[in-house]
Amino acid sequence: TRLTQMLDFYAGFNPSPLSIKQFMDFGQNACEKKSFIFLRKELPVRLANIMKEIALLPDNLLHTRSVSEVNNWYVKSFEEVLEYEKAEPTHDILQKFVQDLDLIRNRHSDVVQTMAQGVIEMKENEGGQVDAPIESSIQYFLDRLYMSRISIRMLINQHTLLFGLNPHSGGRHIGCLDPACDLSDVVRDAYENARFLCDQYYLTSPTLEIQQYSSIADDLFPIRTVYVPSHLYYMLFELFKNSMRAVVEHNQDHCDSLPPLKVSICRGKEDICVKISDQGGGIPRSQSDQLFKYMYSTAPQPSKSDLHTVPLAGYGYGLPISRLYARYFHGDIVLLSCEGFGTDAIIYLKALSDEANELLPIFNKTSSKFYRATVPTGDWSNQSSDMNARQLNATT
Ligand code: W6P
Repeated sequence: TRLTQMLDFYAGFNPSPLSIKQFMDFGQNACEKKSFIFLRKELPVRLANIMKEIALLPDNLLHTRSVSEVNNWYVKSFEEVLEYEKAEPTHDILQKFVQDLDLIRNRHSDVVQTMAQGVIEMKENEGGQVDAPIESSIQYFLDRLYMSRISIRMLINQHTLLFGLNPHSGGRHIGCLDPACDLSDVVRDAYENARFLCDQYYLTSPTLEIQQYSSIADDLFPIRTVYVPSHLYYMLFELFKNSMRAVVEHNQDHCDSLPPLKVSICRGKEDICVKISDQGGGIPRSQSDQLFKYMYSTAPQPSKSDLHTVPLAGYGYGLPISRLYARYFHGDIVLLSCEGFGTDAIIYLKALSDEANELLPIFNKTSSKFYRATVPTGDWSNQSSDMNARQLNATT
């Protein structure tokens, strides 16, 4: 069919990653026609690349009602953007393009929730049991789907903010980028909103202490950088909720004075780090890898309706998606926990806007292998699989 042909055609191109610097340059010399011509190719390329991967999902997930709904949204949006393939960029066409991008963004607003629903449906159909290779291919896929989605929404947001109904509202922002994003402002904002929830839920909350450090001579304080404040806010809000829950629940007996959350904001030559240290009792290492797993977070959900109303921090999809936001511009989120004491959560960002490139999934032979992948055969000793040792244990 024509759809398959067009999918094959556009999936044959690699997405073109942009750096934060390029987003800035593009936005400052904003040319709507250029942006239109870039997007009418780049959006189908990014959509087609991820649609090819949706098609490789295990059948028992792909054929759930939820996942086919998500797939239909992608087909519809792909076809809508293709209508501009050969259009002259007249005033009317450009205007309609902005409206269609808005429509597409709204159509895809519930992708994360709907995919989570699909995973739950699949589990129900499988009697609650999903084997390890399936689970790891779903983890691999969701990371790529959500990263692709973050990137497509970034492109759409930039275009519609720059060329939509109320362009350049006089502030310093370039679309959704803040060229002088004050990190401590975003930290305080995320903290205040997490604290509000924490107070509501537990009637108490830890205080906040912020310190700023720079290894750059003559650096100015507060530390500022070029970034998407909403992405940073998302990560910080999620991490604060987790830290607050841990601190309050760990200190329930001696609740008169909670240990504060200590935030260090640091600038080096290469990295900017925001470290949130809590004394919430920490978590064992065996658990800290699990916190970034989508299947882990959908496992203990008692009912479907609960997905949306997680009290304070329910280990929902918040942590894996926060880490994708960090990785999107080649940063990262790392959790370091000392069980019995507390946890440090570190957000790494690239200090230089020309090194902050989009990290995008590319569909190719290598990526498709992961969907048929078995869990790699272990080449390190492992208690449960060591037959001789088990026999030894049994006899002693
Ligand atoms: C904890 C567990 C956790 C997850 C993410 C961020 C902070 C924390 N603190 O105890």
